[in-house]
Amino acid sequence: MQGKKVIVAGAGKSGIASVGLLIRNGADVILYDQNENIDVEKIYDEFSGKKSFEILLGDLTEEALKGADIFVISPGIPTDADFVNKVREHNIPIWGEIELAYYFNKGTIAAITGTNGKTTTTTLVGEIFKNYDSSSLVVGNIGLPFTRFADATEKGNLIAAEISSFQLETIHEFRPHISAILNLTPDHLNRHYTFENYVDAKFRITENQTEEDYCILNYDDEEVVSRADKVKNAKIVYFSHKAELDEGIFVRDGKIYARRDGVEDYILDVDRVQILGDHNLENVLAAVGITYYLDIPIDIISQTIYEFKGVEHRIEFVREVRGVRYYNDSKGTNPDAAIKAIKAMRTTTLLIGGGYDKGSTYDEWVECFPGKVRYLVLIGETAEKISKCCKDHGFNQIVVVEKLEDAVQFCDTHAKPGDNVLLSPACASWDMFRSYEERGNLFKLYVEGLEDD
Ligand code: UMA
Repeated sequence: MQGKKVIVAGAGKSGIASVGLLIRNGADVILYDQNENIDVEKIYDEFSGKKSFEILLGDLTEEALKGADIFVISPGIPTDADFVNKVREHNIPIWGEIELAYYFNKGTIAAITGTNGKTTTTTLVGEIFKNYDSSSLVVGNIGLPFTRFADATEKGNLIAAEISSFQLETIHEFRPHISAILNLTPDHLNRHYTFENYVDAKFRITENQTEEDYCILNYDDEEVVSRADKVKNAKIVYFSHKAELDEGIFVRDGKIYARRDGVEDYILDVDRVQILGDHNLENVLAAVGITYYLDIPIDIISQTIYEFKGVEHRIEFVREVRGVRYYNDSKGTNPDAAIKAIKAMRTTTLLIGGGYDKGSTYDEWVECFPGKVRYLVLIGETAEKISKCCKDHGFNQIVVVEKLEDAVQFCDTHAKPGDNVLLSPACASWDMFRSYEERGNLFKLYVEGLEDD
């Protein structure tokens, strides 16, 4: 990148990490963001105050584009944004942040995508990697930009990468040795417009894989299996908790096995796994597939899985207050994930939902309320749309409040001992919060503040 002029769009986590990588490698960088109110000094502070690159806010000028060699975009920027189209007209190559990281990467990548379970699976794979080789890394959509670490990787380093559909839209050569598609249900339709576009973005994770690479797919997910022909070169390895497979990872009599080239290995006992629910069993099977096909010793795989307690913001137990158990599922950012959280609840639940409108439909989510959800407490931009959907389905126990704190207060007042309170919004957080982490952390803060008398 020495001497190349590179514009990085988006001054969030990915953008800042990309600028750092590019500067370390001798590029001439402009950081661009549409938001004119960004605190420029605060950004420079992240680089110890060194103004070794330019920051441009507001409109993307012709002057900035002049002579640019590469335009790097952050995942949250739609690829059809007006300014991105302008870049295209100037024939400047557009790279996603993941592509930029890949350009510098020397490690072996296991890239994990799918609508739900990405973070849990990536974290678990990362733990297995760490117990095998301490120089391994966890990166990607999980909140750790790959560009922050890519140029420090060495041959043989294992990298567990959570990859979103947004990130896959702007890859060119990105080639993981192992890819995994966990499941597919409609999500981010406001960005991708159709389910098929979304699916196509997901399958791009396999686009540059060769016969030497593997693609781990969920045999129990019809949407995945029916599109397996989109995998062109990689060897497909299925996992299933329903069927015994001739080749792949499966469950028989409560035990997980891996069968590869006709040889069967026992991996672990399902009842010793601590993370609950069928969806988590699928995440475990995927993690087994990824690590087994990387030839990681089975005892490391099984021991790590036995010890794994799950991830923050994903059906995370927060606290019990006067016999009411509070769970934080802020990562339940789409109806499918939120359905899984409701299914995992073993008792009547006061549910806090609503948020940023990603163009989702909520019917299937609402259909699992009867008998489970005592109240739905709604916040955010989608409150009205969800209320209407609930009424259409005959569910009327709805309360709309303005703030998350009010929702927690309502639940505190109305929950009975033995109930659960679950924050599982089925929506993204971006209407009221910076991220699902911020939403989940605030929820935990409010719950911690409740009086237990
Ligand atoms: N911006 C523009 N124009 C736009 C959109 C954004 O200028 O049209 C600017 C914003 O003003 C802001 C910056 O871009 O300053 C934000 O960029 P970003 O949205 O890409 O945010 P990052 O902080 O870089 O975080 C991104 C991912 N965010 C999204 O995909 C929306 C993070 O995933 C990821 O953890 C991080 O990179 C590190 O790789 C979050 C996410 O919600 C967790 N992902 C979605 C999901 O999981 O469902 C896909």
